[in-house]
Amino acid sequence: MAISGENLRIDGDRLWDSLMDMAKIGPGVAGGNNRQTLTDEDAEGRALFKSWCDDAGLSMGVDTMGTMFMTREGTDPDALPVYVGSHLDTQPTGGKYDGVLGVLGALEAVRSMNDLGIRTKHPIVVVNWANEEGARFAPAMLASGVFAGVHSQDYAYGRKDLEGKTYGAELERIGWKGDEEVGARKMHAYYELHIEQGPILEAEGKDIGVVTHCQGLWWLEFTLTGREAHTGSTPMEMRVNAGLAMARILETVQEVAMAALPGAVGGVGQMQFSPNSRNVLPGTVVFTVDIRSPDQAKLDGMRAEIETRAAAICDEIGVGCAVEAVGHFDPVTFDPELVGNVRKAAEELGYSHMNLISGAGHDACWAAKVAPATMVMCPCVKGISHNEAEEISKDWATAGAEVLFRAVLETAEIVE
Ligand code: HGY
Ligand code: MN
Ligand code: MN
Repeated sequence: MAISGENLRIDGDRLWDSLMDMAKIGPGVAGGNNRQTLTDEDAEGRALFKSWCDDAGLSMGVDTMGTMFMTREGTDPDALPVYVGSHLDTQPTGGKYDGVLGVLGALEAVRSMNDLGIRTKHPIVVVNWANEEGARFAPAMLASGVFAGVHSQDYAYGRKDLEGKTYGAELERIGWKGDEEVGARKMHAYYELHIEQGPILEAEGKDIGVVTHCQGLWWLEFTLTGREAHTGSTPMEMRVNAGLAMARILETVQEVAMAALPGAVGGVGQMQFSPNSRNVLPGTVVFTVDIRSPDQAKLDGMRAEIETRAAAICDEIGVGCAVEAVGHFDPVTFDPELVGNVRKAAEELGYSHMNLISGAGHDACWAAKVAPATMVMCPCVKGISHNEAEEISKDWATAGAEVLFRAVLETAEIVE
């Protein structure tokens, strides 16, 4: 059903206040957040979010991966819900808006429906997906991946952080292991509002990103085995230097990604040396290569070239080389009808907009495997994200939430 009417607006001040209140939980050291998944800070953020949902009259369901589903009833008990959400967990040095804008923007849409006395045919379910970031427990989008049938729950429960703690044990510890079977819920559609986490929208002067696709990803975990040795007394020709092999593989990742431009990225964000002592050559080096592209063939070609060249580098140095894919999703095409709803909402509201391919991965990528799904994006300052300096404006947040609100209503169908 077509919707119109100037009154279909959200309360940007209320949304901004909620963002700032959530940002107080798990503060970082430089103005951002460290609210990593299944930590006490995550539990505190979940409790605050639940209290707001209680105030908005939503009923809560939690599945056995810890994902929170907050329901606003529709008029048709047989109609599948429209799901709208993102994630409240952050990177260790994360920003205040990555994920959080999507969860609280969805809550603001519901709050505005309440204010305006809007009834919808389809129920609305606001979602806080557990462990989207994959910073503490790889891979990213773990809970939505189990929901979409990509990972087993046993695999997910066994994922370990750097201290050897498992997802399953930490979920129990913080008291957020629900009783719903993961993936039992069926979605009519899924929308996600997110900051762009890149520089395009701001550079182009656009308020809204109409997200048509998301680039695909490989996370390749390399385990290199050298020989621990004294950094002072071991002659150069006697060294089996896993650190040297890692350095050459990192350079290779850079070369392969640059050669695959446009539409390719590659880098490494995490590595561990063992024994990680200043005067011991590492016996073991473990690091994860993150490569991405919207083009399937290019993505898989980069993986193949990096693995082949890494093996040759390790052979030359005499270092053992093992590789495990610890994260992956193919490039995603979002649902054209939902994408059209986002574009139409932006036009109705008078917001400038452009088509966008998401550089970052999102829970919407897995939701798209089980339901029609799409995303709405707003700019972020200088494209900075996964950095405590991440910043957006209240106007950008309001515009994004307003477009989300109208697109969701288009799909959920207002009942007069
Ligand atoms: O890795 C990503 O793209 C997302 O931030 N989890
Ligand atoms: Mn995110
Ligand atoms: Mn993120």
